[in-house]
Amino acid sequence: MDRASAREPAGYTTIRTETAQGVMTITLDRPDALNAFDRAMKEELLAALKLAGRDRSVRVVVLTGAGRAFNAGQDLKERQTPGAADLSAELRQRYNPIILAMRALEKPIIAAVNGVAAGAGCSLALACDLIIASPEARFIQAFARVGLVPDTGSTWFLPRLLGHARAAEMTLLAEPMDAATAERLGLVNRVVPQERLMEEVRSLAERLARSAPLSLALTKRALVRAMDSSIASQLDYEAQLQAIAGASGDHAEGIAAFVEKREPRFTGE
Ligand code: T3D
Repeated sequence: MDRASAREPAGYTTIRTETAQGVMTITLDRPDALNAFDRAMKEELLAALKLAGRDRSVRVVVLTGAGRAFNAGQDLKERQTPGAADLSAELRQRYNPIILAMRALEKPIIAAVNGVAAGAGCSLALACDLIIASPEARFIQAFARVGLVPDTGSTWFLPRLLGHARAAEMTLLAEPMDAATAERLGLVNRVVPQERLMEEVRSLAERLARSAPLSLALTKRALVRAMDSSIASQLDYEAQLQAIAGASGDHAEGIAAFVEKREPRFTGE
C-alpha cells in the first residue's frame, strides 16, 4: 500500500488531492464561493475520480470541502444571463458523469461534510457510500429556491434514503436539514465534532483501506445494484459475486488469519 503522501497531480485549480495510507482525499477548493461547482471543478473532480479508479494504491476516497462549506452546488454567478447555458447539456455532460463515476468506482467513497451541502453539492454527498458530518453541516435541496428541479441524482437518492414523504418535504420546501436531523433520519452515518471530523474520517478510511479491496469492491457493486433489482435477481447476483470473492487470495488470507488467530494482511489479490 502506498505510504507516500501529497502526490498531487499538477494542474488542478479548483480541487486539491492528497494520497496517503491508501486514502485519496479530494478537497473541493473554492472556499470564497463555498466551493460551488464551476466548470473547471466539475472537470477536475471527474478526472480525480477516474485517477482514483486507475491507481491501485488508492483503496478509499474521501471527499470534503475547504473552508466553512462542503459544496454550494452550481456556481450561480456563471448563470447570470438567463437562457445562456443549456442546463440539460450541462447535466448530461458534466454533472451526471461525476455521479455515475462515483457509483461505478469500486472503492468506498466517504463524504466528510464539514458545512453546508446545497443543490448539486447535496447530491454529491448523497452519492457517497458513507457520510460523516460535523454539527455545522446542513443539507439543502436548494433547487426550488432558484426555480430549478432537483438534479445530479437527488430525486433518485432521496426517496430511497428517506422515503417519499420526507424526500418530498426536503425538495419542495427547500429548507435546510441540520446535521442532527440528518443523522436521526439516516441520511448521514454519524455526526462528529468539527475539530475531529477529518481525524475520524481518516481513521475510518484507513480502516477500510486495510480491508480486502476485492471484498469492498464487490460489496459496493452489490449494494449499488440492489437499488434497482428484485430480491430474486439480487440473490443470484450475490452468488455470482461470491464466486469471484471466494476464489481470491484475500479470502484465503482471511481464513488463514482466522484459524491462526492473527490480523489478516490483505493485498488485493
Ligand atoms: O445550472 C446548472 O448547471 C444546472 C445545475 C444546477 C445544480 C445546482 O446546484 S442548482 C442550486 C445552486 N445552489 C444554490 O442555489 C445555493 C446558493 N447558495 C445559498 O443558498 C447560500 O449561499 C447557502 C445556503 C449555501 C449558504 O448561505 P450562507 O449565508 O452561509 O453564505 P452566503 O453569504 O450566501 O455565501 C457566501 C459566499 O459564497 C457569497 O459570496 P460573497 O458575497 O461573499 O462574494 C455567495 O455569493 C457565495 N456563494 C454561495 N453559494 C454560491 C455562491 N457563489 C456562487 N454560486 C453559489 N452556488
